[in-house]
Amino acid sequence: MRCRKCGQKAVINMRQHKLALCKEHYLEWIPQQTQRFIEKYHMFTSDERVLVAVSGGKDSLALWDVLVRLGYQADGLYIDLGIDGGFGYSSESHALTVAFAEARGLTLHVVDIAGDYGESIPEIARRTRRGKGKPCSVCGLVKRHEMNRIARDLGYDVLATGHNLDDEAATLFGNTMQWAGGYLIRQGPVLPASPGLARKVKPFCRFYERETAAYALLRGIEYIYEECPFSVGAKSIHYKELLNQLEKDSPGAKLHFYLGFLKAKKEGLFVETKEEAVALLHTCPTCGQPTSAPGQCAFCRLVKVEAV
Ligand code: Q46
Ligand code: ZN
Ligand code: ZN
Repeated sequence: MRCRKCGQKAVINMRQHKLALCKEHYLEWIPQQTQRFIEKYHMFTSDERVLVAVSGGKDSLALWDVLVRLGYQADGLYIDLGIDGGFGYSSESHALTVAFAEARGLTLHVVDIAGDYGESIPEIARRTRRGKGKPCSVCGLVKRHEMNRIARDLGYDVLATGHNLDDEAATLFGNTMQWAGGYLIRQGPVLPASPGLARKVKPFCRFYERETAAYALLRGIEYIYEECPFSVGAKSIHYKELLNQLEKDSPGAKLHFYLGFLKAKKEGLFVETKEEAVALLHTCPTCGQPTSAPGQCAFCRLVKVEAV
């Protein structure tokens, strides 16, 4: 297989794009495409400050690398969840993220959940008995809250996450299986800002996972290979396997599924209901973030932040 641009030996063949590229041209192609998606979906401009949520995994570190190369003002945010999993998942991903930032002279903000709130994510989940032995619902809630808090407190315009096409297609599949209208209407490359909540963007949402992995490897980015130990058995992993099966038989299936959804949404297939529009009308008296009911928000109740 030869590179479409220069005829050298290709390192990757993207059947869905009918495109094979050598290392040099692949490392150019990913940032070019990212820039195209940033503009196409009006994610942010070079005047805006971007906070990239980094987990130490390939997608988020590759995204941070690409945004910096494209000249954006992109700083990182690492949230230490305090998950061990027998191999020090959080400590290893923390160390790799710090090393990444230091080697490039980038600004990294770190939130240590156990240090700041007295309990790690698994400990909060155990105490509150949420999530049937899995801390994922607590984890998601805490991550969302802390990302917003840092973005707001430090004056960032936009929050960027490293979700790739495989993640987005699996989420879409799950939401469609349940016809979860409230989630479907909010899924997309950009979630606009709302009072108290920063704009959220996913600049890698059109890249397959193997494409972001290839970018990280070819760029020499050191990332944590292990997944979070609590992701084992997650529904999203099962959906990813199903979608991979589809993709194998018909290259481009995942991309069509996702892009078809975005198109249908744009054309008005989903309409926001009144309940969704007013869902976050109240303000938490403790942290100031929007919440669906009067009184403290779910985060402040969860971590038992004392009311002021
Ligand atoms: S939610 Fe669950 Fe993930 Fe949190 S506890 Fe691990 S698997 S990290 S995206
Ligand atoms: Zn080439
Ligand atoms: Zn609160």
